Amino acid sequence: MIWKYIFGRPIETGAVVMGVPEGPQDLPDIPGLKIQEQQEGVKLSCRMESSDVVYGLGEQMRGIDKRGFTYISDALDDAVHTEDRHSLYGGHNFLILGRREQPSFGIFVDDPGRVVFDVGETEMDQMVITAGSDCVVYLVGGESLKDIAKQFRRLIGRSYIPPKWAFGYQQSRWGYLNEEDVREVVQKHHAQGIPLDAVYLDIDYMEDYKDFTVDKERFPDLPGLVKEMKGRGVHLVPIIDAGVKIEEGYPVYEEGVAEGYFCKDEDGKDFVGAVWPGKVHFPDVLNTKAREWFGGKYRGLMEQGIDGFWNDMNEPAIFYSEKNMEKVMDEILSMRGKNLDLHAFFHMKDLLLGLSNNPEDHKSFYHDMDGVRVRHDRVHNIYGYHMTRAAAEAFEKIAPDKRTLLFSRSSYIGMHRYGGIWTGDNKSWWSHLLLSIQQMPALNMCGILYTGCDVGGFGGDTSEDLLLRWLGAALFTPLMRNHAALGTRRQEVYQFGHVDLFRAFIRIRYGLLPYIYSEYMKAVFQDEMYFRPLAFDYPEDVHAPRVEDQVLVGESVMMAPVYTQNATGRYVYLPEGMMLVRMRALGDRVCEVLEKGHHYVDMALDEVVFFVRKGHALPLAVLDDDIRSTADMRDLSYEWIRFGDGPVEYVFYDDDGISREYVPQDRWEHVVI
Ligand code: MIG
Repeated sequence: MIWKYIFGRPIETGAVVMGVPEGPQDLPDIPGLKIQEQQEGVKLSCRMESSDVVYGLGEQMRGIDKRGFTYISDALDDAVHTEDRHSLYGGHNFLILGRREQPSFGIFVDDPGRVVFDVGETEMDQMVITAGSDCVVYLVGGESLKDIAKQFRRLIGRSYIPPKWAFGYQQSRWGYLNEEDVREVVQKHHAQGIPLDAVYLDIDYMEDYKDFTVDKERFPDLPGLVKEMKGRGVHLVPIIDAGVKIEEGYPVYEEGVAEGYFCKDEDGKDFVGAVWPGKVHFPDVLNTKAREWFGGKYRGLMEQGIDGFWNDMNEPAIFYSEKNMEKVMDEILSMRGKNLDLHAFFHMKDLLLGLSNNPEDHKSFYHDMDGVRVRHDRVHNIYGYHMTRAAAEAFEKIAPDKRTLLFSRSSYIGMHRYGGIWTGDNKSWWSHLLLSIQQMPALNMCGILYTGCDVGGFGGDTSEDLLLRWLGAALFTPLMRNHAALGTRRQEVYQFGHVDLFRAFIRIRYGLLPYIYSEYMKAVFQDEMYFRPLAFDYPEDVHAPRVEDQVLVGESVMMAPVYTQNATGRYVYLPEGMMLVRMRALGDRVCEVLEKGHHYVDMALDEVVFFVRKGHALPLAVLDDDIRSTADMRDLSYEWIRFGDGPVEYVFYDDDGISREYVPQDRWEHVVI
C-alpha cells in the first residue's frame, strides 16, 4: 500500500515510474507520525520506540541502523568521509522505520533539493525529516521489511543491468598516463595468472581534461589499444567529467555555447565554474535537448570500441566559481600587510577553503527545464542523475542491442534505472572497509544494485593486509574495482609480496561469478535487494536488528568479513544453523556446520569465509588455471556448495551477458542438488 501526498508545486525528478493516485487524505494508522507544512518547508516527524531500527538513506555515513545522527541529502564532493559528515555524493531519500510492536513502513521524500533527516540526533526518540515546500511524500506499507522494500522498488522501476564482464575483477588508478601504463597493468595481472576484466582510464587520458577528447601523444591509437586489450579479455573504461572546458576551437564548448546548452547565471550568461580543466561550463542535463546533445557526445568514444564509462564530478563539483573567486580575492588582498588577529586569520583561511562546493554558488546558476527556469539549488541532487541519464539514453540509440557499463559518482533515486554508482573517495582505512559493507543494503533498498567501493581505499596508502581483507569483503560486491588516488602507494595486487594470496582470492571471485550474476539478475527482475540486513530475512530474531557487520547476499549466502587490522578471526552471529565455508583457493574448501547463536570464528589472512543458509545452495564454477577474464568462462561446469538435509533447489539465472534478451521468469532454471 502506498500513500502519496503532494506539497506545493513539486519539480518532476524522474524518481518514480509507477502512477499512484494522491491520497488517501487520512494518514495511515502509524502512531506518532505527523506531517506538517511549515514556514521552512514540509516537516515529517515520528516518534521512535527504543526497539525501532531505521534502515536506508543509500550512500551515507555510519551504520546499517541510521539512528542517532543527522543525514543531509545535499550532493557534495568531499574526499574525507569521517563520522561527522552529513552528506556524501547523492540524495537517496528513502528509509524504512522497522518496528517490532507495530507495522513497519517506508518514507520516500521526492525532493531534488536539500532534505534533512534528523534520525534521533537532536532527540533520541524523535525522527524529524525536513524537506522543501515543494515535494512529494510517499509512505510505503507492506507485510514485512522485505515487502516494503519491494513495494518501493516497484514504484521506482527496474534497476540497471550491466554487461556480465562488469562483474569481473577491475583495476583502476588515477595516474595511468599512457598506453604503456595500461598495457603494463594488463600484462602484469596476466603474468601472475590473475584474471582481469577491465582497466579504467582516469582523467589522464584526455587532452587537457577536455571531455570526449583523447590525448594523441599518450594514446596515439585508442581504437587499436581497445582492440588489443579486448583480445586479452580486458575492457577499457574511460571517465567523463561534468564540466566542459572553456576553450576556443573545442567543439563541445563551441556547440554548447552556440545552442545555449549550458547552465546560465543570473544574467543569462553561461555560468562559469572551475574544475580540472580550469574554467568550465556545465551542460544543462535537466533540459531535454541539452541532455540529448551531451549524451550524443559519448558516441565518439564508442565508435573507438569503448563499451563502458564512469561519470565523475557530477554533483556537480565546483572547485570555485569565477564570481566567488573574485570576491574572495578582493577580500584577501584587502588583508595584505595587516596585522591579522585570530579571527581575521581564520576567516581568511575559511574564505579559501569555502571556495569549493560553496552552497552560494548553487544559488547562482539556473537550469532551463524545458521552458521553466529553475535555480540550481532547488534541483541540485538530480544533476548527476541526469548526466548519467543523458549517457544511458544515448546508448539506447548508439548501441541498442547490447549493454554498456555505466556508473556515476553523484546520484538520486531514479538513476538506478540508468546506471550504478561507486561510493566515491574513501580512504585506505579499516573503518571504510566496514562502511562499505554497511552501505550496500542501504543502496540496494534505493534500487542501486550495481555498486561497490574503491577496494583497497582511494586516498592514503593501503597495506597488504588491508587490501587482502578488503578483497575478501568485496568478494560478492557486483562492482569489484581496485582504485586509488594519484600519489598514493601503488595498489595493483601484483605490487605486493603475497601475490599468490591475491590470485587465490580473485580466482575465488571468478568461481563465484555464476552465483553473483544469477542473484544480481534475480534481484533486478524481482525488485529485491541483493544485499540485505539480517533482520530482513529473520524478522522474528531478536539479535538480528542489532547486527551491523554481517549481511545476506542473494538467497543462499551470509557474509561476515574481518574488518579490523591484525584480527585472526571475529565473532559471528548466526540467526539459524548455517554451513561455514572456508576457502584458501578455488579448489581448497572446508565446510563446517554451525548452530544458531554466537560463535567466534577463526579467519586467517589467507582464507575467505562465508556462510550458506540452510536449505540453500550455490554454484561454484570449475575454472581452468589459465582463465584471464570472464570471456574465458564459457560452457562452464559447476560444483555445488549446498547445505540441507534433503534435496535443495536453486533457481539459476544465466544468459549471454551482453544482449538485452533476458530470460523470462517462467523459464528460469530450477536446479535440484
Ligand atoms: O577531484 O579523476 O572520485 O575516483 O580518480 C578528483 C580523478 C576527481 C574524483 C573521483 C576519483 C577520481 C578523481 N576524481
